[in-house]
Amino acid sequence: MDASIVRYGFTALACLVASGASADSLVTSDTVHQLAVPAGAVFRDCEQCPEMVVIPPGEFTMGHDGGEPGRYEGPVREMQVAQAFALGRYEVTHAQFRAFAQATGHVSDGGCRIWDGSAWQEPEEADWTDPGYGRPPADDEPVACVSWLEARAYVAWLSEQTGQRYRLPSETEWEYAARAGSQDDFYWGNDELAACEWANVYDTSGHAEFGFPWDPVDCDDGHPGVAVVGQFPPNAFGLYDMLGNVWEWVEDCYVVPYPEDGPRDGSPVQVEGACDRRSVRGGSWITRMYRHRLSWRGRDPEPTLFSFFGFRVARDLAPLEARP
Ligand SMILES: [Ca+2]
Ligand SMILES: [Ca+2]
Repeated sequence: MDASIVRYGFTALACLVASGASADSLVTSDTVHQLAVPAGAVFRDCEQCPEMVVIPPGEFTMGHDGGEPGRYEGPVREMQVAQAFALGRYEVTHAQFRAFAQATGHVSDGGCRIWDGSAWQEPEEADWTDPGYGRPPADDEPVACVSWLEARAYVAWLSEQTGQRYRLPSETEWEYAARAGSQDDFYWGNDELAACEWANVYDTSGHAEFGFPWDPVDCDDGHPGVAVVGQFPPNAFGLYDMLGNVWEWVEDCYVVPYPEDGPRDGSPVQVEGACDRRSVRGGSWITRMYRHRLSWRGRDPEPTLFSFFGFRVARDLAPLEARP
């Protein structure tokens, strides 16, 4: 975690410091609302709140004309992210989620899916407090074994705590932010073997320790299992672990192919009353390499708990009173 974030001395407002911090770059959250801050500026709304990065509006090409049978990543489409927004600099950490659970008395349903070395198990006691590592999770590791519903509960609580609108990113916002201007397969280019310099993926060290029944990428990223957030270089927007470490739930209902009449402005795909799965993005420490492709779309039912599923938060920048 970056210790350079500086608390600004005013009450209940965001502290903010631009990348390459200097005292001159401190601004108030009112300034954040006016978008008079550069893309890449970092802030947080409270001590236990996730650090947020300001993401500029823009246009990009989303999707990929291919994918697994039944997991088509297209059609390739021109998309717009109409509004600047803020996205978590890191995946939500164990300590951040614990603050929510302690404040609200949140209790998991348990039964998280974990690998016991030879098969998948769903022990009753496995949840975000015990995601199957054989040890307690570290404070700065991403929270794992959280469902889409729990991620939604966390952002609702964070919104109450801060008076800001925290939410999950839309799938369009997620891919736009993960690409950060790249049209390659990964934000470091198209070379799978470069993954170990950039992300915590399923590598040779993971294969040696866990032996999942699929091939690792042929390099060693130094992290057989989950890693503390921020151990690899950020992408061009200053976001860490967008690919790898833990999968990240997004807001959208999973519809494949992406619907012809789906939003083009960065809004999530919503299917009222009939959304059986939510999209999940970015791959993880157990995930085969091609599934880290920036366009790759995972999907699972809202209550699903996996030991390699987490999330990051998004936040609107417009003040509440100005929102439609
Ligand atoms: Ca790894
Ligand atoms: Ca991730």
